[in-house]
Amino acid sequence: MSGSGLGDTEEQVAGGGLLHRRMLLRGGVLAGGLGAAFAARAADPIGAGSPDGMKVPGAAFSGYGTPAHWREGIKRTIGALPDRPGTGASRTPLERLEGSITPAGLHFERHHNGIPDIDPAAHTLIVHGLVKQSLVFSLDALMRYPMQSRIHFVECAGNSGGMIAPAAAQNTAGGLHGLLSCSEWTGIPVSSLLDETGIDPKATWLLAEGADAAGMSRSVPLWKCMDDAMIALYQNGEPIRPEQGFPMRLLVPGFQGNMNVKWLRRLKLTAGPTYTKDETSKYTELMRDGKARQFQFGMGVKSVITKPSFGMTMSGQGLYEISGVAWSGAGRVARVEVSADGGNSWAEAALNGPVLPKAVTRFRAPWRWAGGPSLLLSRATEETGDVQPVRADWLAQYAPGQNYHYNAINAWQVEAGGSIKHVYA
Ligand SMILES: Nc1nc2c(c(=O)[nH]1)N[C@H]1C(S)=C(S)[C@@H](COP(=O)(O)O)O[C@H]1N2
Ligand SMILES: [Mo]
Repeated sequence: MSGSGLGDTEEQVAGGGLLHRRMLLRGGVLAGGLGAAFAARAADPIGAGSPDGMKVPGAAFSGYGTPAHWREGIKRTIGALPDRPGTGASRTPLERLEGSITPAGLHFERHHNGIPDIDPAAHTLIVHGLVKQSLVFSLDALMRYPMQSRIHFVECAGNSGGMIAPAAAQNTAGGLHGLLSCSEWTGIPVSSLLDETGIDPKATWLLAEGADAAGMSRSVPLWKCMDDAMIALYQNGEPIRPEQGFPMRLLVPGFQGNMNVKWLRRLKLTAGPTYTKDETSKYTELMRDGKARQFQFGMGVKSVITKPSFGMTMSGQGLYEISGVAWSGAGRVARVEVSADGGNSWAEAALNGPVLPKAVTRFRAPWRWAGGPSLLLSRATEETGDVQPVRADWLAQYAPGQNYHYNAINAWQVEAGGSIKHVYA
């Protein structure tokens, strides 16, 4: 307890030093707890003894800001084919970020054949097939429609796919689980455009096709388009980035990443799924009993602790905040529990609101690290009751080698010296 001055305001609620989340709300009790004692000079008014930045005028304005140069290392990690630099993925460095929104420049990228450079003035969106009248929308025309802004995550079906390897890879939270990002998207509900084209009663699905060199195409059920799918034109307030589908992408909240077709050029209403190459060669899950599960769209409830996590070192025993991200394709995260003793006991984490459906929710739990080995886990539950499974149960569902839709509980082993290893629990 020495030095923190927290005394008996700490209420331990689970093994390994997990404290009641109430403590986070009483921020005041921490004042002076972790800061160093200050020398009188640090509080002096401007003068010779002031910090350098107070003695000369600061730098000029910039047209577009950049992150602090002191933190230039916060980058996506890129994994691409050696001979095709645009094919592969880059991952969000989850362990370097806070809150729940991913900065646009750090949104993960997954391209099947690179990023096309599309002239927005020449690009069109065609809506055709089983409609009453086919329509072609220019970007200018779309810009005049009433828009909606909503916060949603995008997660690749292959996110965390490396977790099926027999040995736990020593990698960061982002390196393992960073095919996940969350943004505020602004655009036009797909239903608005379908209102205009009219829908032939025989239509039950839509084919969505991208204008990239992969011609990425997926079948989307019509109900989803009438429910909450949108044509996204903006991302975190700015025009959607080329990496995310400029000038427009389909956004199907909570569905696996690949269905969020980027560089969207057409929607064709159909009487059934189109069975495109992208949905027959991939994104069909082989189950343990030899059957295949096709069109498993929703991303399961999931969480990962980002702080502390692999790559960080604990700076001595005492008080820490365990923090991480949780999300579910089915709706809102209802609760996140955290364990510091490998799952023997659990403490309820605080959810940093607003808790939004199909969006990332930040969770936090206060923790007093006693300096010994500690196995940290997080377990999320979503509002319809689904709970993040343990790894063995997740693996048992699928045929060996199937690694889409991995959403099992993740674990970090804090070692006695303060280093952190990735382990399976
Ligand atoms: N046209 C097109 N759309 C696409 C892809 C693509 O390669 N081409 N990749 C898909 C996949 S597999 C995923 S996971 C998401 C990734 O979206 P992001 O790159 O904006 O993170 O886009 C999807 N939409
Ligand atoms: Mo993906």
